[in-house]
Amino acid sequence: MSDRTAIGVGMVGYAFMGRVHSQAWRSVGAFFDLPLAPRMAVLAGRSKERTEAAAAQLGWAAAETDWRELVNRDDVQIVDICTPGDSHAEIAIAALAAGKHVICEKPLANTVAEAEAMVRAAASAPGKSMVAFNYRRVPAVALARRYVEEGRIGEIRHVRAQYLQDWIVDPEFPLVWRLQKDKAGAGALGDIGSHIVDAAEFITGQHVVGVSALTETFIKERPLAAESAGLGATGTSATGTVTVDDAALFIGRLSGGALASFEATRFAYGRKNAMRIEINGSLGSLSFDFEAMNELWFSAGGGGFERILVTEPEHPYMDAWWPPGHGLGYEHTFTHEIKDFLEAIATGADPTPSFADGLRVQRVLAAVEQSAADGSRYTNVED
Ligand code: SOE
Repeated sequence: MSDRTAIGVGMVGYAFMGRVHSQAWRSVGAFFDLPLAPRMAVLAGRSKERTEAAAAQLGWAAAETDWRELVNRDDVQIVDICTPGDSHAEIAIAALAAGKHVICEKPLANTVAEAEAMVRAAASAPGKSMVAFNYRRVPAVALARRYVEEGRIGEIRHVRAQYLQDWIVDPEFPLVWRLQKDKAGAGALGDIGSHIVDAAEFITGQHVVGVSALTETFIKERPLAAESAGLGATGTSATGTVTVDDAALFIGRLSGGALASFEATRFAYGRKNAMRIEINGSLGSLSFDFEAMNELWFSAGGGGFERILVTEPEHPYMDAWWPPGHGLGYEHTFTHEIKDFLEAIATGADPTPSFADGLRVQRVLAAVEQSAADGSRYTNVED
């Protein structure tokens, strides 16, 4: 490994996303030869006791109970935002104003206005910024993009994207923050629909320019949450109202002329994290399902699909890992994201997906909500 310059990281939030980001910060330097060596300087959370315990468990050197302190610390050059969407804009804008680099969990914000403010802050700040759409860094998804860029499936005609989970099918599952509009911004649409919009745009290199949508909230009242961790929770006997969508279905047009369909739901029994995308072009097709994330399916036209086991050293990111056939998991997508972010900081390149990319996704989500609310046949995505 080369000589590296240390760079201090401060992370806000330590639940599911904070844990997986911690794993990435801990391991990235052991697998990728990087110009920068991240130092896990400080973790921020609201409860002193819990934050200190999480910092000790996850490998952070110190703990803060106020993210403002973290953002202004001299030993922090990168701020990693792993909180619910309601605090993304405030933390990111403060961190950028303090001259830090910022990586922010998806979706970028809870509203288009917040996302616009983040883009403005990023444009005038010296620090680099990136929105953490981690599925771009699945080797098979990056390989799909490479195939499209190489023209192997020709002109793109269809995108068929789904993100299916089942963790809230039970009506007794509590009202966690992901089911509250003031905290999460949107439901399945923002949480997982945003991922498939980003994946579709990333693989095809095209943008969603208009949509027609349906959304639904199947379970309107749920027990209030007593405790929650990751995607698990315990409830109380009191109930509250679900203020977000449970599922969102929409069709759309892409800027290059392709027709797309998107389905995001947490009510698909048996589907745990089925982030799927299929693309049909004039010469062939590509198909991916995160539940078999080491595989990409390719049809070169004519016959059916052939399976590509995406574990060869020439596949994206794979030369850093295990011998062929020894696959990767969910956490590696975050390691790849952090690796790309550190390389961009070191070289002065603009990391992707940028806050502007995150804003574009936010505008698609807003157009979906608008179309679903007013029943319009076709809603343009704002430029
Ligand atoms: C919950 O739906 C969730 O954890 C999302 O918030 C993540 O973005 C996704 O990667 C897995 O599912």
